[in-house]
Amino acid sequence: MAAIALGLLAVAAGAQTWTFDGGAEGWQVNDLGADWVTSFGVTQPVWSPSGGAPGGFVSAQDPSSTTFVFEKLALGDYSTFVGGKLGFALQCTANSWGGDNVVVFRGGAADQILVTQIGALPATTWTDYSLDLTADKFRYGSRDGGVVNGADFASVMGNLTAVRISAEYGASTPGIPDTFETTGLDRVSFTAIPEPATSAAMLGLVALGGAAWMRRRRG
Ligand SMILES: [Ca+2]
Repeated sequence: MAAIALGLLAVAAGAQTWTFDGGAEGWQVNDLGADWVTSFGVTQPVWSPSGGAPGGFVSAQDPSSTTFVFEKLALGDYSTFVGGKLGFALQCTANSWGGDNVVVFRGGAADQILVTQIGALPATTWTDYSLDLTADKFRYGSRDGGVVNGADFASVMGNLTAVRISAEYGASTPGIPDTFETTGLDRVSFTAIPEPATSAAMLGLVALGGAAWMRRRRG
């Protein structure tokens, strides 16, 4: 009984990971406007079977002077990852543009755009990121918007229609080669990290359930 319950707990805690070791795994490239919504065209990333972090990875060259992202659509209910982490690795041939260093979530009942900053720009070698999946780290509409409230964050995570990881790290200045930088993406993962108190409470419930089950068996 306890072993089964712990198994269920492990699944609930779980993770969703894309390694790109066998292909692009449904991720695509979107040439976007500054509102993170207007699309100037969707293309497939280049898939490389080696050279990633580790194994295979996807990459794309900047298609225009606007911004572009790696994107996964229709993820569905990701509520289990609220309070957890979003991890990924990026590499980029340029790091001259710091205006789009974000991850964008779209979804929820009100079809909202929530934006969180990734921090330092990626290097030309693989650079790891680990972002907190908490409302206070996200802003409405752009990285300069108001701080997202818990209810809206829960709504978006409850029906995540798009995850967009910016690939735009080169300055869009005509004549500067950085305009057409190439960006690589690998090892995207959503990880649920239950609070210690929550885990303890869940284990307590499991123990109570087990005790009740034993009492019924004996009765
Ligand atoms: Ca990989």
